Formats: sequence, C-alpha cells, structure tokens
Amino acid sequence: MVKFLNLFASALIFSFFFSCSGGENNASSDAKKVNIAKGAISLSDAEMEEAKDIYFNTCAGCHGTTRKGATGPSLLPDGDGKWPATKDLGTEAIKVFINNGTPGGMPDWGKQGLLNEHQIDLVAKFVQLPVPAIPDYNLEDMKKAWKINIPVADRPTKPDHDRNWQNYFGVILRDAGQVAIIDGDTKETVSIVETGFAVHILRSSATGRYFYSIGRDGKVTLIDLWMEKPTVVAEAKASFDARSVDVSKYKGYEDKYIIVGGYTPAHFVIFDALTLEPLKIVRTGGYDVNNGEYLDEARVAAIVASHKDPLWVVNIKETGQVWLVDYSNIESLKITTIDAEQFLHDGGWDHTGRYFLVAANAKNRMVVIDVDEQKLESIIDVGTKPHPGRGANIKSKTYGHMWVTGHIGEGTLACIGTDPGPNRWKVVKSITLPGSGGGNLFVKSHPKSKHLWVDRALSNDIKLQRSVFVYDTETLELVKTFEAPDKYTGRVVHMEYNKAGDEVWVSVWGKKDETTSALLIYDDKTLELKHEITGDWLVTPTGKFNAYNTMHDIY
Ligand code: DHE
Repeated sequence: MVKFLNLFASALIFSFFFSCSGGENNASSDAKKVNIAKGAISLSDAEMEEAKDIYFNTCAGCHGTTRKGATGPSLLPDGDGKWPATKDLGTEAIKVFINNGTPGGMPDWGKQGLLNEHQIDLVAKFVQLPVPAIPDYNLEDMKKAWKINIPVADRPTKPDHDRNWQNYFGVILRDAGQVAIIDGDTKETVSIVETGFAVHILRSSATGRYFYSIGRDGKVTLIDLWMEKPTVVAEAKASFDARSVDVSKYKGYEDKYIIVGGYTPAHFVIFDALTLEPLKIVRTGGYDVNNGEYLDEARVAAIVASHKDPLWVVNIKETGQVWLVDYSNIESLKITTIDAEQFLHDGGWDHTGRYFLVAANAKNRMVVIDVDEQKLESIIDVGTKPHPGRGANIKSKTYGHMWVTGHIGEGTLACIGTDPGPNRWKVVKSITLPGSGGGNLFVKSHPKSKHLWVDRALSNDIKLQRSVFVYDTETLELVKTFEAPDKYTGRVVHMEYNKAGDEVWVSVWGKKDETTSALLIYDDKTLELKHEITGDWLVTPTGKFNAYNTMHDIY
C-alpha cells in the first residue's frame, strides 16, 4: 500500500518536498555537498543491503530501481535537471518527507508505523548515494529456480470435485505470501496456497482451470483448480520484481505459453504455460517516445492477451511504447512496437475486445490501441493520475457503451465513449465523487449488472478510504454508499463480481498483524451486504479474481 502511495507522490508532492528542504537547507546545500564528499553520508555493507531492500520494496515501484523516476520524481544524488539533487536536499529534509508524507498521496511512512526511524534514516541516506548496479537475471538463473511440483501427467484430467470451480475466487493475501481459493457458491475456503512475497495479480488460464499468480518478487505460480484442494503445481521466477502475467488465449494456443512482465530487470519472459519451463527472455529497454533518450529501465506494466489473435499487448512503462507480441512462433518472435505515451501503467479491453485502453498515468492520459489493426487509435486527456485497474465497461441510453477509469489524483470518474460515432474516445461524462480529493484505485461492473462500483482506497480521508460507492450505469447517479462495518479495520479496496454477475466481493485490507480484515459480499440487485468472510487466515486481502470473469476478461 505504502509503495503504491509513494509511487504516486507526484510533482505536487515533490514540490512540497523541495520547498520543505529549501526552507531548511538552502543556505547549507553547498555545505551538505561538502559533507557528502567528505563521506559524512556512508552506509556499512550491512546497512547498504538493508537500505537497498527497503528502497526496492517500498520506493522502486514509483521512483524506479535506477531512481530515474516514473510516476514519482527521480531520486538521484545529482538531480536530473528536472528534479533536484537528493544530496542538496539532505538527510533531515528527506526524513521529514518520508515520515510525514504529503497531501498529494505520498504515504506518511513514519507516522503510520510502516517504516521505523532506523529504516527512514537508512533510506534517506541511501537515496543520496550513487545508485547501486542492478544484477542481471537470465535464463540459466530461471532454470535453477524453476520447480514442477506435480507433473502434467499426474494432474487430474477432469475436476476431482463437484464444486462449481468456474465460480472460484482467488483472493490475494498480500503480506502472508498466500492466495486463498474460495468457492463463490458456498463461500467456503477450499485451499490456501503459498505463493511468495506480495502477490500482485492473478490471471486465469484460457481454459479457466488454472490461476497464475505473479508476486513482487517476480515469482510466478500455477494453481490447479481441478484438484480437490487446489495446489501450486509448478513455480518459477521471472525477475526480482514483477507486476504482470497473462496466458496465450488464441484458438489453438490455449494454455500453451504464459508471459511475465519484469520490472527489474526490465524484460519479459515467455514460459511453457503448463510446466512453467522458462523459454525466452526479451529485454524491453528502448527509446523514450518523447525525446528519444535510451532507457535501460523500461519496465513492463500491464499485459493482456487478445482472444482474436495470437497476441499479447505489452505496455512498456518508461519508454511509453505498447508492444504487440505475436507468440505464434516464439523462435522467431514478431513484435509490433507502437509509440504511445510515457509511464504506461494499467488498463483493460473495451467491451468488443478490439481496443485496449491503458493509463499513461503521470501524463494524465489514456492511450487507446486498436489491437486488430495493430496501431495507435487515440490518446485521450483525462483527470489527474488515471488508475483504471482493468477499468469497467458500462452502457447507457444517452452515451452508448463507455469504458470508465477513476483517478488517484482527483475525485472524478472519466466515462469514455467507445461506440463508433461522435462520442468515440471522448470523455462523454465526468462524474464527481463525493467528498474531497481523489484516491480511487479500482472500478468494476459486469454486463449483467446496472451498477458501477468505485473504491477510494488511497483517499487521505479515513471515512472515504473505508467506503465504496455504487453508481447506476444508466443515469450515472450515485445510488448507494457503503462503509465497512467498524469491527473491520483498514481500507476498502478492489471489487470483483461472481460468475453470475449478481454479487460483488470487496476487500477490507487491514494490517498484517491484526485479524480485522474481511471480504464483504454485496447483493448487486438489492445492494445489501449479504455475507462476510473473516478469519485468522484472512491476512491483508487485496485483489480478488473470479475464475470465469478473469478467463473471459469480464469487467
Ligand atoms: Fe498494482 C494491477 C503496478 C501498487 C493492487 N498494478 C497493477 C498493474 C500494474 C501495477 C502494472 C497491471 C497489471 C496487469 O494488468 O497486467 N501497483 C503497481 C505499481 O507499480 C504500484 C503503483 C506500486 C508498487 O510498488 O507495486 C502498485 N497495486 C499497488 C498496491 O499498493 C495495491 C493496491 C496492493 C498491492 O498489491 O500492493 C495494488 N494492482 C493491484 C491490483 C491489480 C493491480 C489488485 C489488478 C487489478 C485488476 O482488477 O486487474
């Protein structure tokens, strides 16, 4: 969570930081440089390792492993011409910033108790020192890390149980390093599997029979839902840090390959989908679409698989290119590169499955890719820091089909027209959310539903961050606001429908060492809370993925 907020510590935040440090440091910035030169800032080997770890796990997502900045500003000892030199800011100013956060979304790491004084001191010093080299992670390393726990031949050839497995939910238990598999019909927990550090997302295989998890540690696991007790049947590691995974979904290639996008190193890796044998790596370094600068740290953000072609849509964050990777011949991989906009992050399909919409979040824009024609379709100005997740497809009589994103940086939803005609690729309706500020992370709808669900997980307002808002997709009016019951603590985050599209699951993301997290299940028709899932095992639930909806890209 903190990492996330930190990422979105934007220009606003940094100018706050800058002015803070300016107030404290202007007169002494030269003196600080001298101090550094004299070695006043130094870390022992052990401290350096600890600092690297903290930075990597909490800051790198937004500021980059090479600290050149992405969604957040650069953090370089000598600055980069745009953002100030960290060594001019100095340890004390940086600590104030890390400790207190900023109104723009930077978390108050210290105040919230997410980092202690010692950790804040280490990381404040670390960002003033030269950037450590990033080790490589190659196919040999991946082969060593690869494990098949249950060979394909020993896996069931039909479900080992009578459960409605297509209505299973995979629920990420982020800080426990686990994923819970919950039967969406009975609400029973069928299995809890070990997946590794902070799983970010799950994706379903083309057949729906497997879930793939991808963690921040780059570990990918294959979970077999046909087993009576779903288990990790194979595991592999694609990188040191990753956020995205998808499978080959095109006819004839179902469950043949998966692709994992690496943040560090910046590359993507193709694996055999059933064994997770690593097959191929492709570096994603390239040229910034705006100024042609070469960027080695060109991280892979969202990936989606086309159902209509043997293609993966791979979004390269720092360069701002969208790559269409044709997996029909992986020995002779064809990649179409499309120049789009920088800092690509997350996105989803429009309702036809032809157009992919992805947020260029630090540029306040949405990029539309025509995947059939393999070209850039449009770039749309939206609000501050769009963050769609996969977005939501809704339809109204007035505007026809729309694809919706919320924003982290402002309290609006942008409804973008997707039907051919004058509304296409325009923000046809901007909905203002209740209360002040932004903080929306995810939106969700379902073709059988008349509702659009909206969270405010990153709001600074405690009431808003514990609320979820439901809009009527026809009138685009707010119809209900839910607040998490007091007995559960934490932020309300991420919604997912069941297979039938008549109930919505919402996470209350409490602290790791508290047992007050919950999954709240709402009836989508009556808009009543119909079920609550709790338990000691329910540690820090974040994303949830319904097997059927994820397999079919329904949102
Ligand atoms: Fe996410 C999706 C990256 C922080 C929960 N997140 C994504 C995707 C990317 C991404 C690239 C799209 C994947 C895809 O579709 O292929 N997320 C990042 C970050 O870089 C960031 C900002 C900071 C970080 O260091 O990781 C970040 N994300 C968070 C969180 O703090 C969240 C709330 C909890 C967590 O896991 O740490 C979080 N991100 C999610 C979820 C999705 C996601 C639940 C999938 C949404 C969906 O419905 O598809």
